[in-house]
Parts: sequence; structure tokens; C-alpha cells
Amino acid sequence: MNPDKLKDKFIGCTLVTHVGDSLGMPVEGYDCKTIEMKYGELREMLDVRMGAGTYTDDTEMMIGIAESLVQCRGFNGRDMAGRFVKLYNPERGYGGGTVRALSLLREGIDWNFAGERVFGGGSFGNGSSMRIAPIGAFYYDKPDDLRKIACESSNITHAHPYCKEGAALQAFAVAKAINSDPSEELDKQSFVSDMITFVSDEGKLYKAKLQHIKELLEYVPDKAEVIDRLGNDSSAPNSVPTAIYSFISHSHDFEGSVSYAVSLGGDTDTIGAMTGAISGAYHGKSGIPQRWLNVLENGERGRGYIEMLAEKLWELKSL
Ligand code: R7I
Ligand code: MG
Ligand code: MG
Repeated sequence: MNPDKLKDKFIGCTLVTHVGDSLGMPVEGYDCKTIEMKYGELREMLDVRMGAGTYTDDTEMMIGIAESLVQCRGFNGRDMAGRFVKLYNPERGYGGGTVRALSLLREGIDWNFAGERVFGGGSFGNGSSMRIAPIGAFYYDKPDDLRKIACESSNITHAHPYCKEGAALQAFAVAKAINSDPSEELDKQSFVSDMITFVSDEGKLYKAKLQHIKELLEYVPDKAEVIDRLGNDSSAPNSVPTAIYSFISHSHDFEGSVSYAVSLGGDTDTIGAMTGAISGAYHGKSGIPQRWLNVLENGERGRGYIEMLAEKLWELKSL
């Protein structure tokens, strides 16, 4: 891979996590029909709820992962857990399970044991998949390491096997998108087949959903069918496959993929963020519409900071 293109893709997957998060944030929890009725096709960041271009917990936690990988030159669970705790801003709209895990970590519970104490055995929420883009990028050429590190990073807050598998699958989708050349036609069916092969025996649920994706790619289904077969809620199994489908079904259309993800309703910021991570990894930063970049928040840990972290991650990789 041309180093400049690789750098563009590293920045793309992190920055478009922010884009998808911010595009979906104003309508999180709305159903598909309400979004369509109120806004039609949502392609602009609305100035409601937290304000246009503001990110939520999805991006804040992704920043924690990127900072930790850069500072530790790879995965360090204790450091990553500490950064999640330090960055936590309750105004960003965290899920209840993650709030509980972070408070256990703050009380001094070891990073390897807090996650399993949430919801008695670990949350199955999508909180560990939504933040995974930097791990998908950093380990894009090492699928075994990618799986291991994605699972360990999930375990910090989300110990349920569905979450570990979901985080690994989402990271693998980012890695596959980085490895794919957007100037060539994407072989959609083989992209999904590779994902089915990647899923472990504990992830049967994901294998079944990926099989649904293969079928849905054969025609243009209406949104109700996609939601029915793949889901759109805040559990990992009902959102990671939805993001993968949103990307693959619109792989040629960067803007359309993220807008489509949000249009499905439900957990819109998160499905938008995860779709954005894959689309951004595929098209790179250079594919992002300028009007979207312009509106992203850009304070102390905003757009510029995220871009700087992604560049550092890429530099580490290029050593
Ligand atoms: O996974 P998590 O961080 O939530 C992420 C979501 C995203 O949409 C963000 O944008 C933010 O809005 O929150 O937080 P969790 O609370 O661990 O999981 C999310 C949801 O999954 C919870 O609110 C529960 O509804 C559900 N859930 C469970 N319910 C019962 N028993 C997850 N695990 C369980 C469980 O074991
Ligand atoms: Mg959120
Ligand atoms: Mg969400």
C-alpha cells in the first residue's frame, strides 16, 4: 500500500467515526419512519440536542483507544482503562453499563475484572465496538493480533462474549477496508465471506447475521427488512452487522453509506460511527465531504486532535 494512501485511511477511519457519531447524534433513539418524516434523507449535521458536529461517547472512547495505542506504542490494558476514566464526560451520553464499569475502575478494580461485573457477567452493549477503529487500523495487517487486542480492549468495559466478538468483527471490517483499494470494484460477497471465516465458534450469532447480509446484497431491500434481519439497537449483535451492511451496500458512495446507516433509526450515532469507521478506512480522509469536516467540533480534543492521533498511529506503524 502506498504510504500516503495508508495515512489517509488511518485518518479516515478515526475522523469518520466522529462524522457518523455527529450525524447520528441528533436522532439517536428515533425510529426510521420518524427520521424520514422529520428530516427526509439526513445528510447535514443538525444543530439540535448537543449541537451540530458535536461527538458523543462513541468518539470520546475512540480517542481513549487512540491515545493509549500511541502513548504505549501498542496495547496496554491498564493505560487504556485509565484513559477511558480520565476522558469520561457524562454529558457525552454514555450507556449505563459503561458508566458502571468506569466507576468500578475509578474505585481501583483491576482493568481486567471491571467489565465482567457489569450486568452480572458483562454487558452485551455495542460500547466496545463503536470505539474500535484505531485498533482495526493499527493491527490492519495482523488479524490474529487484531482479534486478541480487540477482545482485550472490549473486556475493559464489556466482558460479554458477544461484545468481544463484535469488537473483533468491527475491527476486522476496518482492517479489510484499509486493505481494499477504493479505485477498484469491491467484491462484496467475498468481503462478507472473509468476515464469516474470521468469526470464531463463539460468534455463531454473527455468522448468521453475515449470512443475512450476503442475501440482502442480492437485491435492494426496504429499510424495514434490513432492520428486521440485522437490528438497529444498542446491543453489539444488533448493530455491528448493520454497520457492515450499511458500508458494503454503499461502498462506492461514501456519503450515502453513513447517511443510510443513520436513516435506519435506533442507535443512529453508533451505527453511523461504526459505518463511518469502515467507510473512512476504505475511502480515506480525502473522501470526506468538506462541509462535514467543517462542522466537526474542533476544541482541545476535537477534529484536529483526532487527526493528529491517527497520524501518530500511522507513523508508529511506518517505523
Ligand atoms: O454498550 P454501552 O456503552 O452503550 C453504548 C450506547 C451507544 O448507543 C452510545 O451511543 C450510548 O448511547 O450508549 O452501554 P451498556 O449500558 O453496557 O449497553 C447498552 C445497552 O445494552 C444497555 O442500556 C442495555 O439496554 C443493554 N444491555 C443489557 N441489558 C440487560 N442485560 C447490555 N447488556 C445487557 C445485559 O446484560
Ligand atoms: Mg453515543
Ligand atoms: Mg449510540
